[in-house]
Amino acid sequence: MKNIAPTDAAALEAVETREWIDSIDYVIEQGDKGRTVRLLDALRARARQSGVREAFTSTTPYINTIAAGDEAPYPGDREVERRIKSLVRWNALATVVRANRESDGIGGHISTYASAATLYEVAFNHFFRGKDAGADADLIYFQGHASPGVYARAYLEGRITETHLRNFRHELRKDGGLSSYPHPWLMPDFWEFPTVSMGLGPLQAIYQARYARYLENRGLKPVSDQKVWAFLGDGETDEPEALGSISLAAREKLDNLIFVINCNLQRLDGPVRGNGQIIQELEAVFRGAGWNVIKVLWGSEWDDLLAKDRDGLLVKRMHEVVDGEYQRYVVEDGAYLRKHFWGADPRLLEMVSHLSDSELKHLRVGGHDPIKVFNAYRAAVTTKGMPTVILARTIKGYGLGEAGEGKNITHQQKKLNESDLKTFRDRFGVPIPDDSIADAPFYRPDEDSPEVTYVKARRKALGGFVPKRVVAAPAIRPEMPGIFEEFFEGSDRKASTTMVFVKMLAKMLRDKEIGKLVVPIVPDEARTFGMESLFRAVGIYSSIGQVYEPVDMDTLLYYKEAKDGQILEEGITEAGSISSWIAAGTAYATQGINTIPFFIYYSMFGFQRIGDFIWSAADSRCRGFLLGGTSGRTTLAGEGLQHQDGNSHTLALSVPTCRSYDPAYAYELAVIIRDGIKRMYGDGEEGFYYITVMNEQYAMPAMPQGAEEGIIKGLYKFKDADPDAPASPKPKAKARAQLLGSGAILNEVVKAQEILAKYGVAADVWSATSYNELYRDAHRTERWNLWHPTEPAKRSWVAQCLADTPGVVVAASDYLKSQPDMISRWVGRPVVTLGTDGFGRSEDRVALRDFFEVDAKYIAAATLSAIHRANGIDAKTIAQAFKDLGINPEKADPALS
Ligand SMILES: Cc1ncc(C[n+]2csc(CCOP(=O)(O)OP(=O)(O)O)c2C)c(N)n1
Ligand SMILES: [Mg+2]
Repeated sequence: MKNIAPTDAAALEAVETREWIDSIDYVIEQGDKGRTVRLLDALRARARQSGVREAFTSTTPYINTIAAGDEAPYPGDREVERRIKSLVRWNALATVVRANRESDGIGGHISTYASAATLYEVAFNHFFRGKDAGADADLIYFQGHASPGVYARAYLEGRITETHLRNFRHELRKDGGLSSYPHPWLMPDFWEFPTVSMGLGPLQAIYQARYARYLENRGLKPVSDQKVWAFLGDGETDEPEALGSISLAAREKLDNLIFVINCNLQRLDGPVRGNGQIIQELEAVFRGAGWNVIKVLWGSEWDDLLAKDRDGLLVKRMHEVVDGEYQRYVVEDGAYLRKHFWGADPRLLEMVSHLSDSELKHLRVGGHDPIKVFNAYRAAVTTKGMPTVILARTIKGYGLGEAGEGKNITHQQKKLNESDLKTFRDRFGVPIPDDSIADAPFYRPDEDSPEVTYVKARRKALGGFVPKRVVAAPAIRPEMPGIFEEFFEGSDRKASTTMVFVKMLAKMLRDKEIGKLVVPIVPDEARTFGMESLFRAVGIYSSIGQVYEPVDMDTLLYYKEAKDGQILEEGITEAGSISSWIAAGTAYATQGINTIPFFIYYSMFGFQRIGDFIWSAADSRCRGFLLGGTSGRTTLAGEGLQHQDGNSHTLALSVPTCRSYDPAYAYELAVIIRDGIKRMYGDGEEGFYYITVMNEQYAMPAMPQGAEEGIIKGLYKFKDADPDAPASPKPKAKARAQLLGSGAILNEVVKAQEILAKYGVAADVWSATSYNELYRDAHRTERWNLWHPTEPAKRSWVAQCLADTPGVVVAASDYLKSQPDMISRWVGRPVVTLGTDGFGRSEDRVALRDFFEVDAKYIAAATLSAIHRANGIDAKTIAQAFKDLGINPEKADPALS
């Protein structure tokens, strides 16, 4: 007998399922979505009570988040917008193709923008608000590799010329060119945010949105409807920075933030998740973090099919296909799709039996459908209480056809032949005749054409062209009376430069003129730097104030959070903190507010951990101060190899707009910070400062007469050899030396001066506040001399200071020996350098300085050794000195031990 039971069970289940669906359909048709959700919740609760365990799911089905029935009609002229988009597509492609024909290997990308065109065009025509919108102007992080499309649109708008497009990636040409990617340093009137080091843009966008709220809550900016848009690639989300702070955005309820992820399922080498689904993965991550997730997967052509999918077969099929296969569908024809996608179930095949292969092939994905994209943006800009991420499915190299659409090579495709160009032209209906197509000519319709008229009108209505960078805040020329003077006088009370800085910061915060503009930023390290007094004084920023009573409420310096709090206490995230610092330090342009950020952190976790952010800060023309705390390889005792910093000044040198200083005394710090504020906020210098501060406490001397210029330039005489006769032209001593010291090591140099006097050596002491500035000045001067050979040669600052001095030159610092080495060429004789090359280790300060050979005795011994080689003292004296000082010539080299 035949067993028909299983079939019966399946049939029964199908009937049962249909009944349930009919029931829920009925509820949905009544139009109360809340009722539907409550009903489902009740069913789920009921099942759970009865022991049914659902599998955890953080994703929704593989369909559009916004149902077709909920869509608003498109507000624009679809036809003219399509033509505009086609022209932008063409000119973007032509820009790259022409550049690479002319200069092989010059680069550029076609396929990124080809996939993102609709995502941008809908925003350009209907959402992005320009600078004329004032406080409502949007801040937009464009995906760096899509820049040819952004240029092509600016061309259509008449903002850039054909010459510019022709000079894409030829920035040095006479008539001006276009930078490869968004670089405010190179195109300061155009780009606002550098994004092409992938991952940095999204993270900075989050903190930018948060900083906008900070400005509003502190009354520095009117409450506005400004949005921060970040466009990124799906491959880019593998960068830890890209997703690393998304929970902050949800926690802070940043409904002024919109991520648009261009999910073309491909990155440079191949699929982002060939064996999985990047969109579902991202949905889970963002939903889990508390974001509003809007998936835009399918174009309008799918609406009818999905409406017919009463049994959920199509949704199931959509859900089970992996990205590698979806990518395959892009390159295959309609027959392949019918067989491999629809052919999975006869009922699916039946669903599309009325469609030809060609129609099947042209069912668009969501990110290429303006209606779907418009509705996603519309939902995003009106969402309250949470940030939104739009996951838009697109096709990499859309329109390139055989030349690269959906292919793994598409990211690198830069050269198209005549037939490729024709295919693209035909696909988008670009009016370029056959006889000129091979040249890939740019095409811009007449000024009064419907296309140009339309884009201009739309941008006018939306507050002007984007992207656009303007410096909206005028200089402030602050006087800052009474802040810095006390530090010039010196004090016998021992203090560290960190304590001095905190005191200065507290005074700046109280200043009538700049107080409210100062933004202290700290990554969970305020107590390390003795900043806790500021908690109470100015409060820690919290968008919701303080909804609990802090545990230390009854103490003077309690942990005070406030909605108008001034300190950005970022928690343990140097990447987040630097992003806040960049938002604050560029606010003079982006928000038109001259905020002055001070970001203080463990110096080892600065340049070497977040160096790329600092580079992007420089590109962004950022202003402000970075304070490398607890710095100095031997000054920070105990903490060992991963904390003790001897490197950061060397790394800082590589950033062109960063001035770095290693001050020793309170007055040096005061001179540098005062000068910095005046330069940046008074004179409009678009650069920033890196200052190392240390935690060794010592008395702070008074500022020597006339030291200011040298402090700023990097070197000044701190103490003459003979304190009783500072200007004596004829030293009594038989041997002479110039000793250079910086930071806390300057004190060791002063002690060495005393030791040397006992051996008959008269040594002058110099404070080297910045080898990096000396090096730059020397090269600037040398370059001028090189290119002006017939004019009297100029002298660098370091030569002016040292070249005419007598004796050997010995320099000691808590950083790499390469720091003083950098100036040796201009001193007129070799410089003996002592520094802290090598790995730090856990020890006390005395032992560390002995180990690295940077304490007073080593400085004295090195000086004597150099004098001996210069025949200044005899062998007996040097042998005795080594013995007296306890120098072991056979000691292991600290550089690698
Ligand atoms: C930090 C960093 N690493 C690597 C690159 C080189 N790179 C440029 S584009 C690209 C692939 C981008 O893929 P995706 O983010 O998916 O963007 P799509 O072009 O597909 O839109 C890579 C690896 C880079 N620009 N930045
Ligand atoms: Mg991609």
